[in-house]
Amino acid sequence: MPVNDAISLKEILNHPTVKKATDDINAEMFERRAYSPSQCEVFSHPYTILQKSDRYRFEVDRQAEKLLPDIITNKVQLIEGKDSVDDDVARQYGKKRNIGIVFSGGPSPGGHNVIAGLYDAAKKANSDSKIYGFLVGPDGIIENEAVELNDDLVNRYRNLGGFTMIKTGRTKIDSKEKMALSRETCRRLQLDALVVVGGDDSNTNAAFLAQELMADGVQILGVPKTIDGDIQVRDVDGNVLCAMSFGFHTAARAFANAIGNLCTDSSSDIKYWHICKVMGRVASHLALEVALQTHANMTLIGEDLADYTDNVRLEKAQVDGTRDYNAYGMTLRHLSRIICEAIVRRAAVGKNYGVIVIPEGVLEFINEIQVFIIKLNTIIAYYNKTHDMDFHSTFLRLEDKLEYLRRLAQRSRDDTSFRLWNTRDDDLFSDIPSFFQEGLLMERDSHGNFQFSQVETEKVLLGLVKDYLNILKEQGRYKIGIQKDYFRKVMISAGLDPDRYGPVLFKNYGSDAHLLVKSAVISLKTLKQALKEQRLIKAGGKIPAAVEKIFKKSMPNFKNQLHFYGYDGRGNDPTRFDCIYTYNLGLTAFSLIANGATGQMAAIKNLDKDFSRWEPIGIPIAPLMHLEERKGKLALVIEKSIVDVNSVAFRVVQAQREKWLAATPGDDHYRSPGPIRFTGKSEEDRPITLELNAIDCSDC
Ligand code: FBP
Repeated sequence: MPVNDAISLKEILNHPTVKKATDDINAEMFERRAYSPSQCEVFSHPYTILQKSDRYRFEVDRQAEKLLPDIITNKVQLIEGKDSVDDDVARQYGKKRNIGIVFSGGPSPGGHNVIAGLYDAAKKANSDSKIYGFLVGPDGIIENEAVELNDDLVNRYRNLGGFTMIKTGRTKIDSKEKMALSRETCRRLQLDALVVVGGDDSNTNAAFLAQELMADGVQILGVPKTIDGDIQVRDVDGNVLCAMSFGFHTAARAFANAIGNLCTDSSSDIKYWHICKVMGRVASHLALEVALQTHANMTLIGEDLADYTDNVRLEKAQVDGTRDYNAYGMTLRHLSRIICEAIVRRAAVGKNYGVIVIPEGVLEFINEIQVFIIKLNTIIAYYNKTHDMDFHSTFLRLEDKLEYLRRLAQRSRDDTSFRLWNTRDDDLFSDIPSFFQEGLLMERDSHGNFQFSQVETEKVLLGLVKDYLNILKEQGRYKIGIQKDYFRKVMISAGLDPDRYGPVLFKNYGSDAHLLVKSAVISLKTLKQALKEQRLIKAGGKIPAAVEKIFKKSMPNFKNQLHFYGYDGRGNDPTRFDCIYTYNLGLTAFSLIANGATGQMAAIKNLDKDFSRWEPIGIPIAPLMHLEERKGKLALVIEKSIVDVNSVAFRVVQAQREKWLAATPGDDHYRSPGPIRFTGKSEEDRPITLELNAIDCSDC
């Protein structure tokens, strides 16, 4: 409808349709905010108590024993619901408390529901209790920047994604000064307890805080957060206590939705290879789940590559009576060749398109790159320590950093005892593209982690893939297969005999498969030559247009699109699974607090089972620690869980590889999971990986 000049802009903006269209809140948000996640049965009682369990055992690290003496003997705590308890217990349970909560590390869908669960439980136990949200991560604790949460604020974010309510940050409370400032904040706010919602590093930090603040009577609890899915806890006997950190399901579903759509586009337009890097830092859990969700043509799993042995090399070494240590582990070049082989095989059946999923941390599992990462970590830490200056502020430009490395290589030539960086390292490093050098030299995060998300891994691999495909094209090994019927139709309508031209053009004309142009025919010039030799054209004659058309169709042009899925999925509104999981984690955290626990991580056991079997528990954090290299030094941290190549989920994906590659005539096997559906019955209720890994193989 044309806008009448007489209607003022004010009137337009006040029109109900315009108001609805420009409102910040949409219908889905209303629905989400109103949704009330189911609660585990134990929380339907007015009280919960803890039962220490001796059933679960851990292998305790000596250093953890030394540094965390007051919490190292903590046990798994089972939670039980109670309708009535002794007066003393009831008083303690319902006492007025001040509780702080902080988000630490990257956002992960469901965080707001941890707050909501904690808030609801604390207020239900005592409406005078105060819950403080520390702002912008652990900095909020150090600087005492906090907001007191109220109904309005909490209700605004129920079941919504992100950590928007109180934001997050990656600061680590890792010095005496920061610890003293944190203690001071706890004193000022008279905190009884602090809940740290974070990944492996933040839960590690929580354990150290628990030890430090025990004397002050401040309880510290952790909550397993990270889209990476790498906080998975088992005891020494293999009992699963925490199958998955929260946020993983949502991020994987969001990535899978986008990648599933690419599968649809790619198989419609049939001209692009989509190279999709997915987040997950080191572990490939997210990539594995995306593979199961989408059936993309190829999904690399870092942990699988690390296991790789080159059997051809091994056999050759055996024949030669030698040992070939280079036969173990994958190189970047080799990996690029495996990718090329898949591309070439699909092209041979006429599919010069597809979707490849690459985990963000794949480089961690490529031996040669891992060596660089470790060496450079050590060099940076060594520089910072010996010069009492920051490596990255001293060497601002890549050229300066490279010059420093060259000086180290020179030093190794002058002094053979100096082994940090030698001439070979320097030569190999000089061979890699500068954007990749820059990535490898980039500043580590506050926990000393290599920042995989900042490195354009997909570009590095793609560069090698393109180079090798060009070689294969020149060698006549990368061709697009032509359907025989199509060839015949084109030739007959041009008045040419397909059976005369076919054997000259194709190496497999007699077979029923897609027709592949002979390797020696790689240009119009070589085509002309072949036709002349078989007297199908005369000297000086032209290639028939129909033959030229078929030849051009057989010549591949590798076109690609690069994608990175990470921050988008991390910011998605949580799946119902994550909404329910996180709300119950918040309730669990309160139950642990109300029962006096500290140094424990709130968790839900049996996540892979029906909701009625979910069991809220507390997992002792200190016994999960082990020593790991960080910033060139050994540090106590919670061990990250990586993909187990013997797990059911991985083996299922491995078994489907050939099928999903679909290097055969006919359809692809893509699966389109669609967007996350909050309402309705069609949304899956837990990650596929979880479901598969929970299969009881004694039933198989
Ligand atoms: P957390 O481990 O803190 O949950 O963060 C996970 C993650 O999203 C990784 O997948 C990714 O490598 C990294 O954060 C990106 O970090 P940043 O947000 O600093 O770019």
